Amino acid sequence: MQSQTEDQQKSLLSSLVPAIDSALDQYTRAVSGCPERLTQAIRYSVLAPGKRLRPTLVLWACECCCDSWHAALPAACAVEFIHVYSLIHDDLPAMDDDDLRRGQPTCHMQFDEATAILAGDSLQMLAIEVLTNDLPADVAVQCCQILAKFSGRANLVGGQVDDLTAEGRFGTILQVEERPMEYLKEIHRRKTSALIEASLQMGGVVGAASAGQLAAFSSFGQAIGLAFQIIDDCLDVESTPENLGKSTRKDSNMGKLTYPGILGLAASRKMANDLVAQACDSLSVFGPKATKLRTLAKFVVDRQS
Ligand code: GRG
Repeated sequence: MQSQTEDQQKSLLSSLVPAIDSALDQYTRAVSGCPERLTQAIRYSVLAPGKRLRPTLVLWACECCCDSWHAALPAACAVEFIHVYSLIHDDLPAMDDDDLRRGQPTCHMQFDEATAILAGDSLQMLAIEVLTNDLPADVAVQCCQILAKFSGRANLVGGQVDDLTAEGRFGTILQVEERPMEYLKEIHRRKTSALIEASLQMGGVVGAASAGQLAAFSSFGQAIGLAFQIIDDCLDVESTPENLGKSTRKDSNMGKLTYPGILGLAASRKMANDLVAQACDSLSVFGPKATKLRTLAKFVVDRQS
C-alpha cells in the first residue's frame, strides 16, 4: 500500500464508480406512477457527483469474502440511497439549512422543500425495494435488518437528534459541557460510522462472510467512520466551498462541538491516523484480500474533499 502513488490510489478508489453510477442511474429512472418532478429531484441528488464511498465499501467487503463484488451491487445502491436521503433531509431549513451540496444547489434550493422531503422519503423506500427485488430472499432480509438498524432511531436518526440537541436546538444542553469528547464520539458513532459499518456488514452478508469476518468489518467500519468524521471536521476549518462542494466553517462559526474545536487540528489529525492504523489491523483476518479496503481507509485521512 505504501508503494502506491497518490494517482494509483485515486484510480483504485474510483475504479468501481462507473459501475455504481450506472446502477444508480438504472434504479432511479422514471416509473409509472412516480410524478416527473419527483423523479427529477431524486435523480438530481442521487446522480450528483458524490464520492460513492459507502457503495465502494459494500462492494469491496463482498469481494473480500467471495472474490467478486457483482452480486452486491443492489446492496451498494441501497446504502447510497439511504445516504443521499440523509443528505437531502440534513440540508433542509429545519435541520442544517444548507444551500450547497456536492457542488450544486441542495435539493430544496433547486426544487422546493416539500419536493426535497418527498425525494428523501422515496429514497428510503427505494432502498428496500432494490434489496428485496434484486437479492436472494434470505440475503435481502439480512440486508434490510442491517440497514434498518443502522439508519434508524438508535443510529443515524438518533445521532442527528443528539447533534441538534448539542447545538442547543431543544433547550437545555445535557452533559455536553462535562464530557464533550464522549458526547461527540457517540454522536458520530451513530451519525457517520453507523452507515459505514452497515455498508461493510451488507457487503459481507452478500459475500457469505463468517461471524468472525463480520466482526472484523464492524471494528474496521467503526474506526474508519470516526476517522472520516474527524477529517470532515478538519476540512470544514481548513478547506473551501469550491473544493468541498458544500459550505465550510459553518460548524466552527456556530460554536458547534467538533474535534478540532476540542483537540486542535494537529491532535485531531493524529487521532484520525491512529484510528486508521487500528482499522487496518482489524482486517488481519483477511490477509492481502483486504488491501483495497486498507487503501480506502488511508484515503479517508488523506482526502482533500
Ligand atoms: C437527516 C436522518 C438525517 C441524518 C443526517 C448525513 C447527516 C445525517 C448529516 C450531514 C452532515 C454530516 C457531517 C454527516 C456525517 C456524514 C458525512 C460526513 C456525510 C457526507 O458524506 P460524504 O463526504 O458525501 O461521503 P458524498 O457527497 O461524497 O457522498
